[in-house]
Amino acid sequence: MTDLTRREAIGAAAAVALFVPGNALAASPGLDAIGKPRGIRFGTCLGGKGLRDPRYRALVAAQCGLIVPENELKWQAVRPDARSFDFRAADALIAWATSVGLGVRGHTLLWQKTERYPKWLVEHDFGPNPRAEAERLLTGHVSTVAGRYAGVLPSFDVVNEAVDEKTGGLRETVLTAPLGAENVIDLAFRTARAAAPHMQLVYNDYMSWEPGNELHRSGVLKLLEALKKRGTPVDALGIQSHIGAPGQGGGVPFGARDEKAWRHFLDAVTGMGLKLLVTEMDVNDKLLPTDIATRDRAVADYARAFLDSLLVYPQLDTVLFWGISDKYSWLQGLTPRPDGLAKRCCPYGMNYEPRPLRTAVAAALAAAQAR
Ligand code: 9MR
Repeated sequence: MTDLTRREAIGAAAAVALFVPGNALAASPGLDAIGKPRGIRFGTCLGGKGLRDPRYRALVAAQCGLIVPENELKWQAVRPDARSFDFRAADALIAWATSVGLGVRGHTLLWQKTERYPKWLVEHDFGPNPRAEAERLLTGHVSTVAGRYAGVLPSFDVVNEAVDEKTGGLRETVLTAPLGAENVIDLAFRTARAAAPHMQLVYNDYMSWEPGNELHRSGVLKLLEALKKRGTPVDALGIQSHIGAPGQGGGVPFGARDEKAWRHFLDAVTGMGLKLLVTEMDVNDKLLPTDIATRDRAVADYARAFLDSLLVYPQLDTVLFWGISDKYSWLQGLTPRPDGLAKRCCPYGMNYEPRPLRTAVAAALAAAQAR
């Protein structure tokens, strides 16, 4: 990835300006520049495909102030086995971001779902003292990764998705079996703090404002309250913000929301002294009609309402989308729309053209009070 130099990025930016229909860079100032005077950073996740695509890189550099590696810091990526670490993919992303003046945050030190653990960990022989071995593996991982990026990544999703939305309880995994679920989460946060004392430590999850999220929200509140009570060092809640078509429950129409319960949840979280981040926003338009104008309008209006509901909190200073353009969005690979058309879920389209969603995000950022 040595070719990803500042000069190249600037060249690629010029190429986007020349070739993108609707001229993405002409939509200036960029979203981060709009947020900045209000104390809000705007960004996106970035993965290998986006990094290898000069037009995508240019769009990220023009619109964002911050990126987060989409997969490159997960156990799956950095832990080929129980003994070794491989940081090449993460470092390539960080090197490029740094070369064009973008900040980077980390995701994630522990994705607390068995199906997201590497195969070797699920099959690991924990030996005669499983508790000690589980603790050794977990703390070894967290201290190595957080320690390596201390001073480089100012904020990290320490634990991701530990609450089971179907029960509100904590998920069980091969690590929680010997250690207990609460201990696993505590250990992850405490080890991260010891390895990187100045890093913002985030609990990240996908509870949202749609009906059907009640148990998930109350489970997350319970977890955060317990962490605070035990003095576990957690600084912020990452609100993933995969909104739109319900991922899990089904049967909830697009746009359905419970604003009162949502406010109650956010008040409770901020009342604990925690900061808020929007960490992975996109709008799943799976349930919307084929007509493009109708779809884009509904997506933009829904996103605006959601962002407004969050930006009233001065504790929120970061808005990240999970993809700046639809091109490499994870949603394209998820359950397809009934008409088989591509999803229109990100601020920019397949051909890097700005969408009404982009206008809505810009307006929400512009309307926010300075923090
Ligand atoms: O977008 C990510 C996709 O490329 C990966 O295959 C997947 C599994 O690692 O993770 C996706 O990102 C997820 C994020 O890490 C956590 N919140 C949900 C995101 C979408 O599934």
